[in-house]
Amino acid sequence: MTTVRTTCPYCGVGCGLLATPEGTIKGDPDHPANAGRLCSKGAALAETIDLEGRLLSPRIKGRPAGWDTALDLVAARFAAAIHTHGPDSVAFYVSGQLLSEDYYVANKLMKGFIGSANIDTNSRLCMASSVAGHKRAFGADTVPGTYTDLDQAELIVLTGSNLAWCHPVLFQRILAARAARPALKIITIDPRRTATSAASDLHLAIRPNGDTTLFGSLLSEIVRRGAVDRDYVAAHVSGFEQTVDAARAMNPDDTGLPADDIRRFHDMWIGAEKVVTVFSQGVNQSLGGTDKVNAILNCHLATGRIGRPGMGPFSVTGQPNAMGGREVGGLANTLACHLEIENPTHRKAVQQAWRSPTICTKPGLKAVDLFRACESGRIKALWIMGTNPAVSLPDADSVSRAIARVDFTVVSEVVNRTDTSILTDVQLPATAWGEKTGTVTNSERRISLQRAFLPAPGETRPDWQIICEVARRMGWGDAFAFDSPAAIFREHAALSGRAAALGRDFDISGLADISDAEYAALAPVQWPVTSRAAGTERFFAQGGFFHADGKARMVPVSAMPVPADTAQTLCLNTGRIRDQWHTMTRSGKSARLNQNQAEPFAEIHPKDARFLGVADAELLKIESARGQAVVRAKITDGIGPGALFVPMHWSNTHAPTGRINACIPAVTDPVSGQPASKAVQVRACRFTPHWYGFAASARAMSPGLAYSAVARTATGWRCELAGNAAPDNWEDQARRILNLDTGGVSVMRDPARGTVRIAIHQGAVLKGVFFASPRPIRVARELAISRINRDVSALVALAGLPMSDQPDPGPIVCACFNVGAHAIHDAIRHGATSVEAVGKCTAAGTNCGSCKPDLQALIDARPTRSAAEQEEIRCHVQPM
Ligand SMILES: Nc1nc2c(c(=O)[nH]1)N[C@H]1C(S)=C(S)[C@@H](COP(=O)(O)OP(=O)(O)OC[C@H]3O[C@@H](n4cnc5c(=O)[nH]c(N)nc54)[C@H](O)[C@@H]3O)O[C@H]1N2
Ligand SMILES: Nc1nc2c(c(=O)[nH]1)N[C@H]1C(S)=C(S)[C@@H](COP(=O)(O)OP(=O)(O)OC[C@H]3O[C@@H](n4cnc5c(=O)[nH]c(N)nc54)[C@H](O)[C@@H]3O)O[C@H]1N2
Ligand code: SF4
Ligand SMILES: [Mo]
Repeated sequence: MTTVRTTCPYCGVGCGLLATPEGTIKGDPDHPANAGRLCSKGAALAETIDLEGRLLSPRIKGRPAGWDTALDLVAARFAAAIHTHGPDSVAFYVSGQLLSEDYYVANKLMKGFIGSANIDTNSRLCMASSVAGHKRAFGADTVPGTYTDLDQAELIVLTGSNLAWCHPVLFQRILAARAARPALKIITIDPRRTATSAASDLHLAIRPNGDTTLFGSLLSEIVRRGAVDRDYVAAHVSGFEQTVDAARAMNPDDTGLPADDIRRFHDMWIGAEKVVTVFSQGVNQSLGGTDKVNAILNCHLATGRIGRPGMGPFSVTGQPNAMGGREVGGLANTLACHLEIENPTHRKAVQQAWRSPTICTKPGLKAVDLFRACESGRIKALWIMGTNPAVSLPDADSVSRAIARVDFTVVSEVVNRTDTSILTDVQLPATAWGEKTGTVTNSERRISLQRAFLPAPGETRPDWQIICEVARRMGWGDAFAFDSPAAIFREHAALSGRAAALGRDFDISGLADISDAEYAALAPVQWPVTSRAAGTERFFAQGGFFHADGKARMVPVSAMPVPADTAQTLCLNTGRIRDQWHTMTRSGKSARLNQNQAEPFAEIHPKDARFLGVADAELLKIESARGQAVVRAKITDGIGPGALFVPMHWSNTHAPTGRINACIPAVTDPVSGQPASKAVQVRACRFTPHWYGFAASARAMSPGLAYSAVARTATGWRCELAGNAAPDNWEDQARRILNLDTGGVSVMRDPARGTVRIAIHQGAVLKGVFFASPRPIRVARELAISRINRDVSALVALAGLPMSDQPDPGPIVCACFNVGAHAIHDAIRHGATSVEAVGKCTAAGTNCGSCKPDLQALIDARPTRSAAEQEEIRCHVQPM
């Protein structure tokens, strides 16, 4: 078997993998990002690479078409729009999941040849505030530190980051460092309890948007306690006095934190010279996201704690190539290689290097504005690549309408059908992860190669080739005559040398002459790479900032208004869960990854639930002026009163009412243009269906009811359901839902309780089970699922309960060993009070370790819920 070294296509940790064409995928022990570790998503990659659901040939208006026809059409329609309405009448919306080579040519085509900057990326929803904050402070979008800083720190502050779920291998690395060196402390700042906070030494359950004030209070305290690094500030920093004045004007009470907690935070932060402040979407995705970023950077600059081992601000990137996208200039307001559109010298350098007929002279439309321009008819041709904006952009219903309204739309996709692709005129099949080769840059500026280890299926082509083919057809063949990703990489690397000569930070010119063979063998390398030797590991220990005067700027920021507490509204927070990736087009294919959370939900505080009359496992309707969603209520005191948390993952494909972005208005940070998706005022009420249901089938289901959420299982599909009216005939209804029109039916009804249970057999083999009840369904779901496609009697199937030989595992917590919550609770009840002890009893957490923080949370959560609340919840969820 040939083993190929490659890189994980999910998060910005950028783990190295060893993959074989036979489909074994393991962590690469030699990759510096993960040293062999993988999280649950990385470990389940093999389950996502089959061809089911793939887009395998070009399509025009839903019909298969040849490549030439499709590419000619795209080129002709873009050229026609540009000819008639000018370059700014067309747009690309691209993605931090493209490889740098794909990204580079897309940007080159739009900015240098079409001559518009209307190319923006989903990184606008993700990293834009960090980019803007870095630029304001450092004069360039530079991430100063490295992962080794986390190993060496005395204190790690995680703010607006659920690292345990979103960068699990990095979090495991931090926990390992703490286990080896207990002096290392972890503080998590997050309005809600998370798996990350559960494993931290201190959790500051801050009011949404309180971060600017908290870090402002820290800066005031740094000054008051004489902890300023006077020499560093004098030599390398400007704006100190004004920034401190602005910080002093803030009132720490606005953070909603007890004074004792704030003092402890100040003590720990100021007391530890080696402090790393890690931040992510709880910081970036807010109305004052850029200010939050600068509030953090200000504290590191004032203390000179930057660029030295074990310390510094650390914006962790989300997507595998969020960083690479910034390098190639994928944002509408930057040029390639961290050069600036507004700077004529920079523009000239890029245009000369590209020998391009033109170059954009002003920033293009940022994501939200770009889709508004689609809605208003200003954009005549739109090409979306590697992103699913109909789900992931705020005000998602309007975005869907906007896409449908554009005269001509194209999507480059790997899957057959997404919420976005069904709205477009042309679908172009891209080769997927595992089938294509190119570079990505991770959170610590490390460039790694993703290498193909599978053949390109059907007619799929790599994204860079598709873009170059369109460029050629638009008349720019010479500038896009790349025959390999290596050729594109060399051009990009050479351009970075020109950028460095103009004083920019991004420099990989040492790789500009790399041969095809050297590229194919490229070992993970951190930029800058100014010669064949690797570059400096960290930035800014001795100043050297990228503003004209070489100094950093401390930026005076003011407190963000905290969301108003009103009796009518709740503050909606959104984010991620451990085992799904964004809109689930790939992670949703893995049965294992669907076990932990199989439907959209809202975390809601017991008080609010009581006020709304919603019991655990009932449904909650969430509404704003923009739209609505219906999700499962998950009552927990891990979230504060007055707040909701809903994951962003569900789409029309999996749960049509679960698209939470339908409720989120498109409000953006004024500096970065990044949407604020973490604190939105919404109304919520109990959603009262006529009946609740659960179904497991050997066939794919898409029931189209008042509420439905489908998910892949090891035996087929599962579905959570609710209906607004009783069907005339339950048997027909069950057949329709289960997608089984043949087979023998067994029905069990309990008129007193109003419940219906139906099983469908093909011969002796169970093909589907369906349960309906006026109350939330209480059946042993994992067990019901495991019985599909097996010889199981109707009696057993319809009981829906564990038999003596088949205990019910409960919802799966450990995806590697299929260990469920029931088994873990049992272990905890029998005295396993540490993660290790639970591991010994059940094997949970002993492979990839992603669930360790969840095990800790289960251990911690047990005593916190009062017996009365436990009882209350149990009473609401009646047995059928
Ligand atoms: N499992 C999984 N991992 C992923 C992804 C995925 O889809 N699934 N996506 C990747 C991508 S692209 C990204 S960008 C990253 C995102 O990684 P994270 O930013 O860690 O993830 P989120 O869940 O979006 O948000 C983090 C936390 O911010 C908190 N928060 C909300 N408002 C505030 C606030 O005002 N202040 C503070 N301090 N905290 C707040 C939320 O409660 C949430 O727990 O994850 C990456 N990794
Ligand atoms: N409410 C709320 N909304 C959010 C967020 C949030 O926290 N809350 N987070 C935001 C953030 S940080 C992000 S990064 C975005 C992510 O949002 P999206 O980028 O929209 O999410 P994905 O599901 O990753 O979409 C990637 C698409 O590209 C396709 N694809 C995969 N590989 C390839 C490839 O090689 N080539 C091509 N052409 N296509 C490919 C996939 O099938 C999928 O349809 O969501 C944002 N939206
Ligand atoms: S932490 Fe998980 S998702 Fe992120 S790169 Fe590593 S294996 Fe992939
Ligand atoms: Mo992201």
